[in-house]
Amino acid sequence: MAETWVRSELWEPGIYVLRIQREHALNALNEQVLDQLEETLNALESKADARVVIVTGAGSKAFVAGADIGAIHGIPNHAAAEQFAERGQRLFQRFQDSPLIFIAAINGYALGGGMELAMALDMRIASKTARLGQPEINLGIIPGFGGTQRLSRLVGPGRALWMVASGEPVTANDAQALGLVDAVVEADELMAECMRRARTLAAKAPLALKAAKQMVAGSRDWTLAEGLAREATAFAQLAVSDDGREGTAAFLEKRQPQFRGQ
Ligand code: CO8
Repeated sequence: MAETWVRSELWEPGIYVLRIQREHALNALNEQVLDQLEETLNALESKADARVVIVTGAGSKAFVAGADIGAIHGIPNHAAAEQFAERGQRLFQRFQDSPLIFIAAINGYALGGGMELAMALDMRIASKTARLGQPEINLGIIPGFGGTQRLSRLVGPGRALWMVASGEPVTANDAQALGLVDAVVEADELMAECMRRARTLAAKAPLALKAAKQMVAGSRDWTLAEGLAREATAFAQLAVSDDGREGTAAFLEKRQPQFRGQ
C-alpha cells in the first residue's frame, strides 16, 4: 500500500493544517508527494468550511528540502524532465489560484522545490532556525517549479539571480529583509503565530476573504489594467451581496455584523 506523505486535518473551524511528512528525506517532493498534495488540495477546496490552510513540514528540521534528488537523477529524457517541471509548476499555480488562503509555516529548510512551494503560497512565516535557498545550481540544474519567476517577482531580479546562481541559502532574518518571508518567530511559536493569523482571517466575511485572496494572488500575474478590471468586478459583486449590505449596515447602526457568506 502507498505511504501517506501528505496529511491534512481540521484544526479549528475554518482552519486546516496540511503537513508534508516524508521526514526521513527531509520532506523532499517526489511524484507520490506531488500526487498527494494535489489530492489534498482538491479535498480541501471541496470543503465548504475551509478558509485558511497552514502548510508545514513534519519534524523540526525541514519544511521541504526540495524536489527528490534521486527522482530527478532518474528522469530518463528531456520530455520526461519537462513534464516533471510542468507538473510541479501547474500544481503550485493551483495553490496560488485557489480561493483558499495558504500560510507557509517554514519550520526548517525550505530549499529548491520547497522554497518554490512556499513562494506559491500566500504568506510565509518562518522559524528563526529556517534556511531558505535555491541550491539547484550546485546540482548542475536550475529551479524548475517556478522558482526563477516567483523569486524574481518577490525580491527583484538582482537578488533573485544571486540566490539562484550562487545557490547560497539565506537565514530566516535575511529572508525577511529580502521580502521573501513576512515574519520570523521563535521555533516554538511558529504554529501559534500562524494560527493567530489564520484565526484573524477565518473570522472575516467568507466571500470577501476569497475575493481578497484571488485579487492579491492574481496581481502577481496580471497586468495592472487586467487586475483593476477584475477588482472592479469583484468589488461590485461584494458591494451588493448580502454580506456587503450587512457589513455596511452594521457600521451605520453601530453594531457587530453577522456575515453569512452570501
Ligand atoms: N532529495 C532527496 N533526499 C533528500 C533531499 C532531497 N532534496 N534532501 C535531503 N534528503 C535526504 C538525505 O539524502 C538524507 O537521506 P539519508 O539519511 O538516507 O542519507 C536525509 O534526507 C537527511 O539529509 P542529510 O543527511 O543531508 O541532512 P543534513 O542535515 O546533513 O543536511 C541539507 C541537510 C543541507 C538540507 C541537505 O540534506 C541538502 O543539501 N539537501 C538537498 C537540498 C537541495 O539541493 N534541494 C534542491 C533539490 S533540486 C529541486 O528542488 C529542483 C526543483 C525543481 C525540479 C524540476 C524537475 C525537473
